[in-house]
Amino acid sequence: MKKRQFLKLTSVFAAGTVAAPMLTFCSDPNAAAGDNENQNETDSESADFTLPALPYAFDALEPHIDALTMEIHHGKHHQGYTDGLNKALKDRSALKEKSIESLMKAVTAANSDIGLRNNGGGYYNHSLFWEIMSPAGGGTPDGAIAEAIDGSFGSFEAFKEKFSEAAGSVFGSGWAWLCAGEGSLFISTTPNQDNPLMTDIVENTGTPILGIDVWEHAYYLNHQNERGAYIDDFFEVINWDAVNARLKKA
Ligand code: MN3
Repeated sequence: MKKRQFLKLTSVFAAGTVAAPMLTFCSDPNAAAGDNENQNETDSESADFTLPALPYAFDALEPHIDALTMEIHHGKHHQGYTDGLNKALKDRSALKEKSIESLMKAVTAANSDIGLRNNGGGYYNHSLFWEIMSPAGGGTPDGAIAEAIDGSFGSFEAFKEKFSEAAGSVFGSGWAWLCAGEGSLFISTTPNQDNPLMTDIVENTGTPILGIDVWEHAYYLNHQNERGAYIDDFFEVINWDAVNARLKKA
């Protein structure tokens, strides 16, 4: 999806579920000054990245993930990464024309890229995270993803155990991923907001098709220190249709 189409969709959704955070963001005096300064640029493909709308209501994933966690996680954390990403790209106009996937593949471990790495990673990772969950999710997958999981891990149960173990093993803040690699799937973890697209930074690169945020902000209100219970709850809301769609595009 082109960024402009995406902006239009986002503004439609903004009238509903995310009205409050969007309004707060739009009233930011710095953002307004930037818009006036470059009226032509704002109207082109190099428009700022915008917070993707949640595809469901804040309380839709309850009781597995609570409404307040979703509201803060999306409206504050993801909004913060979105703002940070735009700030990191402010004086790098050539990069603003690229997709978030291209930016992630090209980001380097250099200090000069740290803003792009952390905020672009946060932007990409959370955008994926909302999409691969659904109130109608959970259960076991079918279709191509089910075959790929069986082929790579032996069975769905074996995959679930290995993925849960990986997510539980992340020290501090980070993510666990299921990725499409060359001819098979693999599980990996990344610290902070790194992700498997970052070829210059992570050891195991591939296309993420499923990911779980194990930062404490993702679960602490509802699960406190019980990360394992949160991981179990995550499996109850995985949108396997969305994971299948990602696998097909990988
Ligand atoms: Mn998060």
